[in-house]
Amino acid sequence: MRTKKIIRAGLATLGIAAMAAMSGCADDGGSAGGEAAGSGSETIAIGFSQVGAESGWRAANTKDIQDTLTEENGFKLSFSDAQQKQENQIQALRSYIAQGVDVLAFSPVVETGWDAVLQEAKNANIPVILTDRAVDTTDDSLYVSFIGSDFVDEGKRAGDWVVENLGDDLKVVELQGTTGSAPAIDRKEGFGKAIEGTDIEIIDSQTGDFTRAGGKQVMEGFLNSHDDIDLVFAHNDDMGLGAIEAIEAAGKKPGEDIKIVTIDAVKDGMQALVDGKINYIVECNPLLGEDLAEIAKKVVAGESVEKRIVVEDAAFTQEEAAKVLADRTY
Ligand code: GYE
Repeated sequence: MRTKKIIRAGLATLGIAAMAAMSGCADDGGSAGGEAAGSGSETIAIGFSQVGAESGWRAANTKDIQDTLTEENGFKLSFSDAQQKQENQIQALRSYIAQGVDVLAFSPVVETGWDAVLQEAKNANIPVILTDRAVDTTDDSLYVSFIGSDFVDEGKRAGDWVVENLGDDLKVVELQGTTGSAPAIDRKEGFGKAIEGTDIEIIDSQTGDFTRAGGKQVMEGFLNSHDDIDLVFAHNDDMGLGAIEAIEAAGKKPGEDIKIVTIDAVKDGMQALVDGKINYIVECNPLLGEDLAEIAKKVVAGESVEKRIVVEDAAFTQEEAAKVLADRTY
C-alpha cells in the first residue's frame, strides 16, 4: 500500500535499457539483449548500493527496498551497504556492472564524483536509477530516473515553522548531515532561505554525519562554546536525538530551554516529538521501494520513465505527532 503521494515530473525519453534492447533486436531478433523486455515474466537482476546504516531513516529505507524487490515481485536483488564511503559504493557498482545486472540502483552518499562509474554503466548498457539522493552531473543521460524527496523544500518548511512559531530573533546551532551529501547541502539551503531577512542567526554549524553519536558529540561541543543557544536545527532525527542526550546531560530541558527542529519523522523522532523534547519535524518519506520496482520494470520493458519522481512529505507538530504515532510503520 502506498502511503505517500507522488508528483511525477518530466517524462524522459527512452531509457538506456530500451535503447540496448532495441539495438539487440536489430541484430538477430533480440535473443540476447531483449530477454526480459516487455514480457514481465523474466526476473530482473538489480544491483543496489545503499549508503550505509547511519540512521533510522536508512534502516526503514533498506527494509522497504528489500521487502519490495523480492523474487515474488520479479526481482533478483543484490544489495550492499557502503558504510557511508563513496569508494565502497563505486566498488559495488563496478562489481554489479561486471556481473551484468539488468539495472543498477543506488543512493549516492555524496553528490559529486560519479561521472566515471556512471559512464561505465552507460557503456555497458545498464540503466541507472537514483534513489533518495541526487548526483551533481552535467550529463543527465548518465541515469534514467531519480526518485526522492525535495530536500530544499524540507529545509525551507522547517525554517518557515521556526519563523512563524518561535519568533524571528533566535540563536541557532545547526547539525549538518554528511558533508557533500544532497540532503545536507539542500536542507541547509532551504532553511537559510526561510530565515533570510530575519534576526535568526546560525551561530555554529557542523556535521554530525547523520548519526546519533555524531549529533551528540557535536552538540556537546556547541554547548561548551555557546551559552545562548535557543534552537537546534538538525538535518535528521537521529542527530536531533543525539543532541537531546547532550542537552539533558548538560542539565537543560530539550524542547523547552533549547528548542529542536529536525527532518525525517522516523518512530524514535516522532516519540521524542510527542514527549515534548523535539518541537517540530518535517517528514522525509523513506518508502521508495515501490517506485523503484515500477521504474525498473518499465525501463527493462523499454517503456519511457519519468526522469524525476518527487516524493511528497508531511510535517508534524507535537499535537499532530501524538495523533499518528501509533500508526507509523517506520
Ligand atoms: O534524512 C537521513 C539519512 O538521504 C534522505 O539520509 C536521506 C537522509 C535522511 O541518513 O536520516
